[in-house]
Amino acid sequence: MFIDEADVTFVAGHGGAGKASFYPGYKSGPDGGDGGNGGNIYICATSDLTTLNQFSSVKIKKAEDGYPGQRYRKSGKNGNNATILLPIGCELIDQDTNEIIEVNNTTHPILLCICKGGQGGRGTYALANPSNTTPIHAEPGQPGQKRRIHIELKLIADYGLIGLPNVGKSSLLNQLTAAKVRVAQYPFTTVEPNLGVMNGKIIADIPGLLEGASKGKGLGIKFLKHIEKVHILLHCISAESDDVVADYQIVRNELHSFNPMMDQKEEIIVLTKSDTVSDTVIKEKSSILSKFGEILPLSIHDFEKLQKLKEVLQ
Ligand SMILES: Nc1nc2c(ncn2[C@@H]2O[C@H](COP(=O)(O)OP(=O)(O)OP(=O)(O)O)[C@@H](O)[C@H]2O)c(=O)[nH]1
Ligand SMILES: [Mg+2]
Repeated sequence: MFIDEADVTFVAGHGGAGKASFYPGYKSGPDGGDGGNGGNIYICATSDLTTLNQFSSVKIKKAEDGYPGQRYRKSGKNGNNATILLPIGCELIDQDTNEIIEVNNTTHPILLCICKGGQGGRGTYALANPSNTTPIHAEPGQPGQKRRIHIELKLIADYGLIGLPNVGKSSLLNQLTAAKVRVAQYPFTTVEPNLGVMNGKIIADIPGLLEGASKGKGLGIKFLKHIEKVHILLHCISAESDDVVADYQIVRNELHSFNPMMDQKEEIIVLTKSDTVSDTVIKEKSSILSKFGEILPLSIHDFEKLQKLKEVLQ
């Protein structure tokens, strides 16, 4: 299961109540301690997590409440903070204010406070003053901040394998990396993005795109957002296709409709399954496509060509 969206309510800890009490016996006067502060909620970026599966059943994340104040001026303990680890590439959208927080720290994990714990209430000792030396009531603790957050994960990868279904994207991922992704001779074998690592570079295999993907056709819009944060596109076009230009344009149009900024993204065009047609046909198709950029003809059965691609991707 690949969860890339979640609605979570974050609730910081409630402040502990102040204590209403008085010294017993001969030593008169208030002695009620203050309540502890509620715990904060922090988020921390990590490169270890690649999905939001932790939120598959958890819809609320809470920090600990502050403890109540006690007699003899003893303050209550502060509630423990909660730290939520989120994969780099997450975007948090506050449902009420629309504030957007990007989790994009790639080097040093930092703690970012997203919900502040409630202040503990003052006890009768702290509340006493010259005009009221014996306060009867202590303060209640304040509620912790509560935020309804929509979390969206956009995969971050150095290279993204994109293209129509069945053009050999997953086969290429398996060849370039240690990934063992299912490959089959029919469209939509891949239904969730897969990641692989080649010499420290992350390669993402994105499920096949169809005409109308940006409007939800096929697996559609669900995965287009993952392409947004891919640095370089490896646009795969099958050499078996009768119309490689149309294939190219269908995918480019969908990327453009989804987000025109995608037009700026660097792209390498890979003419896949080059073993299925003659060298002449490869030359022809490469030359027709060359108006769109550099073309790399390739077959998973051709070690030399795979090696060439690996060199290009260093
Ligand atoms: N002859 C030949 N067949 C290939 C090559 N690359 C992939 N194939 C075959 O093409 C079919 C589709 O390959 P996949 O890697 O599953 O294609 P995909 O683009 O990931 O497909 P979807 O996940 O459905 O979008 C499989 O039967 C592969 O064995 C190649 O270089 N040469
Ligand atoms: Mg696939």
